[in-house]
Amino acid sequence: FGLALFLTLAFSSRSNSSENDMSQTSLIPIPVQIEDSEGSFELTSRTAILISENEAEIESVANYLSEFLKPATGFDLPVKQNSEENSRSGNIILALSKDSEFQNEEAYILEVLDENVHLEASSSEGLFRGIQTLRQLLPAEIESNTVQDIKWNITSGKIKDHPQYSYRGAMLDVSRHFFSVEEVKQYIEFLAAYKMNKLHLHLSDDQGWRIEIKKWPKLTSIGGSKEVGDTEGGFYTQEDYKEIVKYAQKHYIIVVPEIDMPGHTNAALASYPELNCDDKSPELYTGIEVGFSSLCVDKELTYEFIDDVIGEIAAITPGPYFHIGGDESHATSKEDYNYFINRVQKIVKKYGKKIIGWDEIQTAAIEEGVIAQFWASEENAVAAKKKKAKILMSPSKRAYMDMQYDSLSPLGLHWAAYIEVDDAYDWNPSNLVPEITKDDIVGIEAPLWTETIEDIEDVEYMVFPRLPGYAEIGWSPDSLRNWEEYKIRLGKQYKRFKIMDLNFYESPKVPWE
Ligand code: TNX
Repeated sequence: FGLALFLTLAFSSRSNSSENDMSQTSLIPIPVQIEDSEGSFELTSRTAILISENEAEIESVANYLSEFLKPATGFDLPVKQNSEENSRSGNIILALSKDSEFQNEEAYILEVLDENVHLEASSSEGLFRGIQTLRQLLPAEIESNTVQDIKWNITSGKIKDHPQYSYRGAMLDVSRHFFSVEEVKQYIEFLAAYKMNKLHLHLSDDQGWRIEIKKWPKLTSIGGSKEVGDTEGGFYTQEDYKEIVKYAQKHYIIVVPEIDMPGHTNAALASYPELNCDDKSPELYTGIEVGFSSLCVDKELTYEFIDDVIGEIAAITPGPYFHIGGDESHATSKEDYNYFINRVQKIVKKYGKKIIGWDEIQTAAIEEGVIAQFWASEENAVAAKKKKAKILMSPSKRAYMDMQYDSLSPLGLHWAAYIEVDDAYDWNPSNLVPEITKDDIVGIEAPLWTETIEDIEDVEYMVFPRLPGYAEIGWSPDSLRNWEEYKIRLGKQYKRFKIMDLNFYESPKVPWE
């Protein structure tokens, strides 16, 4: 009955509205509010991007927009100060507002009129999110990197929008397989297109240590040399990492670095014998088993090592978080594990960062405000809440992008579940785990573990089309989310995905058109 009612409503609203209405465009994530109006705006070579404030940040957002529009339109749209003389018509106007109407920094209002496009927000971040909406309102050809000879029309209407959760992210495991700076930048662009705002980098694991630590150079020269499958690994110099952080910042995305400990540390243990309790290094590991390695909890050197690692990474990480891993420490006793996490917690605090850890960390004496990333154990999530931690939702049965879509998927694992596009979308973070409610949750993150994922084409296959759904779960109000309607909007991305040249999974669950 629910579905029948929904379909009736969908059809009746369709019959009163025209194909050309803004509310009929296939925006993902769906905005909080859309008001239709008659008409359309045409972007032409004479369009200018006008900014009212003389502020470096807005100017950089305006430049981003101009650069984004260039390849497909062939237009070199100038960024100018908004003055009487040039605010005639045909322009895109970006403005900051102190209005209390804006719920938070990412909120924006986008109004498309025949004469001009007005985008307003309380911060440059809000403007950036609004630009992603504008992007999706333009014809799919805007995603092309060669000049397309078409009319660049945008349907009139007004959108008021803001996110439901402040943390909307994805993880990339660069340890099991290494991904170049260019590939990470590509990943950042995927997240930004759907208004995600956190990039979690899993920088170390048994198979590889991927970030230069100046005081411990063998971590990368030895620990970074291989990857799963015994192929050549790689690592980011601190300069590379800064470049990634800067690129993320340009897309209003915060980088969350993770150094996984005390388990998942074979690469570090293989690099320095003295980090092992018996002073002997294990071999480098290039398989995909988990849970066999542990730092030596009893040695003081272990904490000096961690202090150096966290100190150096914190110094080049402007974002507020440091992820300490803490998962699957099956080679560490419970007692040692809790002692270890308690000590590491103090080190992270000393460097002024906020702790995130996989849900197991709740067994230690975690302090209020720590973020526990729920991936497997509901019991851990609930216990973390009782210790006043916040919960980041990454349920492996729903949100793991390394899971196969079905048993025929050529890539991925399936220990948690097969996750078809509807399974990935059709759940709600605030009613998944009994006792964990919206107020406990900071947001959602979709991890991509890379045991079977080797390059950016593989990444695209696992991420598309699930990622836009995770982005919508994090951004859009629950009341507007419905798989039957979402799948239609997703299906309408077909042409855009093709033009973006994405190696996406053409799921039979989605009516591609
Ligand atoms: C479990 S999820 C892990 C990872 C693996 C992943 C593969 C988690 C916190 N730990 O080490 O890569 O499964 O799906």
